[in-house]
Amino acid sequence: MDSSGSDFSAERYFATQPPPPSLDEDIARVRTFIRHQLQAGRKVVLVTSGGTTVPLELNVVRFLDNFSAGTRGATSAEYFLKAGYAVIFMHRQFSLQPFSRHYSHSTHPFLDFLEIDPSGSNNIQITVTPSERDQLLEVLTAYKEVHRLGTMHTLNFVTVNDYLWLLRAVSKELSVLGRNALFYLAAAVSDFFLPRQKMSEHKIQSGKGSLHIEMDQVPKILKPLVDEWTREGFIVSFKLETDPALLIPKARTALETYGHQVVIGNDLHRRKFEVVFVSPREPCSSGKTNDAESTFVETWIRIDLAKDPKKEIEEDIVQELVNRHHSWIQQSKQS
Ligand code: 9Z3
Repeated sequence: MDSSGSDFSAERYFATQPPPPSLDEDIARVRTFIRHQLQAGRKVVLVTSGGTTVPLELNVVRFLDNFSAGTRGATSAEYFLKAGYAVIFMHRQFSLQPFSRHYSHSTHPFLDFLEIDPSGSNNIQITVTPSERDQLLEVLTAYKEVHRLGTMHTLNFVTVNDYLWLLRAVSKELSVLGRNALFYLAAAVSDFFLPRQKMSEHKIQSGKGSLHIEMDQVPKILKPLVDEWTREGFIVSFKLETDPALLIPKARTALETYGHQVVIGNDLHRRKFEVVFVSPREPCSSGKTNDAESTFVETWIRIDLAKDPKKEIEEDIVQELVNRHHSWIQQSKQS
């Protein structure tokens, strides 16, 4: 695979691309958080969220980006917290976050529903528009409880390089939890990158006609994640497609290649109301076969937004995963 010179194995990637400067500090905090959750007997989920960038210059002016607002990750994190999990929320800097996502500056800016009540000149009060009170109270109560319990830890990435280094280090830390660790890999990760050694130091200059950039393939990080970094964790990856016909075949290929537990397939335009869980069929129910149809099971989750516009599909996704993760933990106790 490396012979073409354009594909990086994970090993070669980490040997040649530098870690983000804050990695050691970030991981020391993650370690403390995990120790605390271990003592409290909580399961921990790593939620990755948002898109990674690929810088084109060392002094970066231009970069490629991957689509993701961070809605899937931030919303799911809230439901995991509600289900009693501790959450490591590893997200693209400035993408949506649990709780504050309800008051995104572009869709629901909170300044719009705060009012100044000048009842006394020395005693100005800020009040909340009555129609917003109930929801704010609910969000704020859940948020304060998470702070009180210390059940969420937040980490930032920007580039695909930050993401890969963090994912490797966090997953190694999570391995102390054995089967109690869940990986929910919803971040939209670049498939291609520009190695540091090939980047121009300064801003690429225009005026020489069209720009040609040859990018290398980002290593398939799920392979070492499953085989080396965290052998017992329950691993869920997402597959994003724009051609619905590719969703299930690509999800099956990912499971065949990496050997993890679940791929959640989502079509870009239908992702808010429909996803498909693809997972290996339990050996006892199918017998031995090489037929992909019977080697994998598909479970669709759909919600009806016309009937219930406030419903979030992440609630059902997380419920299904909590059940599956529970069975996964029970299986190991029986064997
Ligand atoms: C997803 O498929 C996420 O569900 C979305 C969420 C990015 C669609 P939003 O943040 O969107 O709610 O706006 N994430 C995984 C995308 C990805 O890069 N998957 C890789 C692939 O498809 C595999 S790891 O090849």
